[in-house]
Amino acid sequence: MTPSSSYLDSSAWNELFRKMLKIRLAESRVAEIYPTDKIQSPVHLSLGQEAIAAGVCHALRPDDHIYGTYRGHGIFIAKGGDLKKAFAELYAKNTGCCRGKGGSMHYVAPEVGLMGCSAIVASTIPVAVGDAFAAKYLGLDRVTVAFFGDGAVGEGVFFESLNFAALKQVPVIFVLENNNYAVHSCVKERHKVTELYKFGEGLGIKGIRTDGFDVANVYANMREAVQTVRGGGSPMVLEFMTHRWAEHVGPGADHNEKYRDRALLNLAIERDSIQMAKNTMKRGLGFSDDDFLRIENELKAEIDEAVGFAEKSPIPDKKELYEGLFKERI
Ligand SMILES: Cc1ncc(C[n+]2csc(CCOP(=O)(O)OP(=O)(O)O)c2C)c(N)n1
Ligand SMILES: [Mg+2]
Repeated sequence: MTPSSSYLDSSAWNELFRKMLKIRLAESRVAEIYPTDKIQSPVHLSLGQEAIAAGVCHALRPDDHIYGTYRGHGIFIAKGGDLKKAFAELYAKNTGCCRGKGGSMHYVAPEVGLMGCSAIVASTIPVAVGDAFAAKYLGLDRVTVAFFGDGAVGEGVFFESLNFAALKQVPVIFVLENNNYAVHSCVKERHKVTELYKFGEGLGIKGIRTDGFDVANVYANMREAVQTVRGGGSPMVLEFMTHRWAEHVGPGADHNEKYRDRALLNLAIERDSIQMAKNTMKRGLGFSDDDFLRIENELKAEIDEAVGFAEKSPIPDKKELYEGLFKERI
């Protein structure tokens, strides 16, 4: 059963919409800049998947922790990370969120609860479970979220993490962004059972599969999960169905490369989260085209400022090379 989203008022819609549009516009800017080679790392864009980051993070408190993958721009923005630090990190500048050492795939913003992202598929899932275990052990009532893709479900460590989370009943929510592809291979070529949300069932972990395009639906399901998990409930798996608009890595399109059909992109665009939010906000809440234009202009100005900051920031000094490492082991 889909929980009701009717309690979303005008200000909540405004915030969800801004989050999604900020991700869309920031990543579109990344795509524009990328061919200039100013960006020093590969970029995995989450264009088309914005509603998941926005809806999930909107249901969290600032002190709740999240972990992500190399496709982490969206969750960085949605959890409230500083856009200047995000762009500076792409430019490998020392003002970046990893002081220029991590690039696009390793965003962090511990000040707002984004504790880590990693390029190794599934690797942040056990870390998120350990983090949730620590919260329980310390008597804190925060919730931890592990974001990951359908590809991560094929990794052994996903099952180990489910087992440990179930055994210790830790306050973790597994947020599975199912865009149906791990690079070029689709779920049904990788799994006997394609209902990925069921993989924790044997351990007593409740899972649901639901629409990942409708931000109100994402938020409503996440809100309910947070209420269940916070303060001692059983862990949960939320599988959100979505579609990646861009190629796996890079700013280009790839629906002409045979592994997936252009018709799928057309269907996804018909269910564009941002357009659907606009329709709802216009119909039910009195937002006008002028309101949307004003929001867009404000966000674009913020992005301009962040890009300017990244361009002007210095590259890390050579002496910083060994800082932040386990020096005693080098
Ligand atoms: C342990 C590991 N195996 C393989 C890779 C190569 N790899 C990078 S991304 C990726 C696909 C992951 O797909 P998914 O989890 O569905 O996330 P999406 O890219 O769709 O967001 C793979 C196999 C890797 N980075 N790490
Ligand atoms: Mg995937």
